[in-house]
Amino acid sequence: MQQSIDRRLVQIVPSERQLRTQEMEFYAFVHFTVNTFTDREWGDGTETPAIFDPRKLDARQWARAVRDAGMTGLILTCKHHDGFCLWPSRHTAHTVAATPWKGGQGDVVAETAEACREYGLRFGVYLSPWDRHDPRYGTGKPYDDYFVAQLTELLTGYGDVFALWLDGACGEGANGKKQYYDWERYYDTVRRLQPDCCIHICGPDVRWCGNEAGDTRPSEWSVVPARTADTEKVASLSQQTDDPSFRQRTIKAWDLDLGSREALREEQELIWYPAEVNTSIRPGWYWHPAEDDQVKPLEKLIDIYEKSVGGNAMFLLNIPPTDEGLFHPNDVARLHEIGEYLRTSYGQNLLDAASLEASPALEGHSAECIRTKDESWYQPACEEGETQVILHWQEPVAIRRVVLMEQLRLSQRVERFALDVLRQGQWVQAAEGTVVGHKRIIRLDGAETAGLRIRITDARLAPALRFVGIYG
Ligand code: FUL
Repeated sequence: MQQSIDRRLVQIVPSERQLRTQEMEFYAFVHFTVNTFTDREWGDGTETPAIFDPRKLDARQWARAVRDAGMTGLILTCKHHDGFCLWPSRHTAHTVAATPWKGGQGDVVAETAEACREYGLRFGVYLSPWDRHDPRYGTGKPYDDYFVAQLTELLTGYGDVFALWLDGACGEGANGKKQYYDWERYYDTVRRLQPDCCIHICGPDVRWCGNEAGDTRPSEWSVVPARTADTEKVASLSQQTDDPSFRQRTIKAWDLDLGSREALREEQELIWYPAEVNTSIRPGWYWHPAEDDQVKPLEKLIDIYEKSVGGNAMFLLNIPPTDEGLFHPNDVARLHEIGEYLRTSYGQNLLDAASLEASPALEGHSAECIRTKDESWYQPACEEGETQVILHWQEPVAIRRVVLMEQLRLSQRVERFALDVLRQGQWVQAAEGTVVGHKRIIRLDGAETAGLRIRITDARLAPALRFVGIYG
C-alpha cells in the first residue's frame, strides 16, 4: 500500500526552471512606486505622476546591498495596484515618462535590470493584475490585451527575467469593478517570450507560503495537490484590504499539511510546486519615514532565513527604497549583517575533515557524493529500512548547524530523519525532523562531539542525498 503511493509521489519532479529558482534560495523584493511619495501601502490610482521624483535614484546601490546580503536575484514592482508604471510603457500615459524625474526620460526597470546584470543578480518583475488607475480594468478582454501588452514590453525589453510575480490581491468592494483575468493567456505569453521564467503566486511554478509574516510550515512539501495552484487566483481567499494586520497573519492550522502521504493519498492530480516565503525587512512593503527605526532585528531575519531556506522554501525579502531612490542606511547595514552572518556561519564545512561510512550504496552513488553540492548524490542500494550516514572526527568538533540537501531530480523522498551525536561513546539523539527537499537546516546546541549520525528513518523509496554540511 505504502509502496504504491510512494511510487506515485516520486514521479513528480521539478521542471528545469523550478530547479534553477530553488537553487537561488534567497532573493530580494523591491517595492517602489507613487506610494513611496504618499506614505501609503496601497495607492488608489488617482496619484499624479508629478509626485514621483527620486532625485538620487541609484539602482546600483540597491544591487550592491542585495548582493552583499548573499542574495541571488531581485524582483522589482514594475506596476503595483495603483497602476503607475516604473518604465515608459507605450500603452498608457501613467508612467515615469510623465514625471519630473530625469525630465521624463528615465526608466527604473532598465536601470534596475542593468544594475542586476552588473552585480551578478538575476532580475525579476512584479506586474500587478489589479490596476486601480486604468479605465480598461473590469472591461474583460480590453484589459487583458493591455496586461499582455505590458507583459510583452517587460519580457522583451530588459534581458533575461527569472520571475514574474503575479499578485492575487484585489480590494474592489461589492460595487467595485470585476475583471476575470485570462490567466492562461498570461501564462502562454510568458512561456513563449521567456521559457526559463517562473510564474510565482498566481501561477504554476512557485507557490505562496500563505502568510507575509515570514512563517514557514515545519513540513513544507513541494509535491502537493494540483488544485493548490488555484488558491491565490480565488479572489475571496486573497488579500482584500491594506490593513497591516494582514501582514502579521501566520499560517492557519487548516492549511498546515499540504503534502504528507495522508494528505495526498486521495488526490487525483499532483504537481511540483515549491513554496516561497515573502516578508519585508520593515513593517510595510513601501518606505515610510516613521519605520526607519523598525528594520527587523538580525536575529529575526536569520530565524526566517533558516526556517525558510532551511525548510525547503525560497526566501523573498523586501527592501523598500526611500523617496530619494536609495535604500536607507539602516536597511543597508542590516543587509550587510545578514551577509556577514551567512558567510561566517556557512563558510567552513566540517565534513571536509570527517571520515564517512554509510549504508551500502547503489553503484555509482557512494556516500562520498555528499561532500560537494554538484549534481551527484548518495543513494542506498536498499529501498527498505533505515539509511545511515556516520561521520567521525579525530578531534571533537562543536556543531551548531547541519545542512541536508536532497537530489530533487529524483523528487523529494525523505519523510523523516534524526540526528545523533556521540556522548561518552554512546549515540544520543540530538534532533529529528520531516521534510528535507532542496535544503533543511537543523540547529544543534554547539556541544563538542567526535561523531554525528544521520538517520533517514522513513522515505518515499530510497532517499537521494545530494549534500551534507556541518558547521560550527
Ligand atoms: C500583497 C500586496 O497587496 C502588497 O501590497 C504587497 O505587494 C505584497 C507583496 O503582496 O498581495
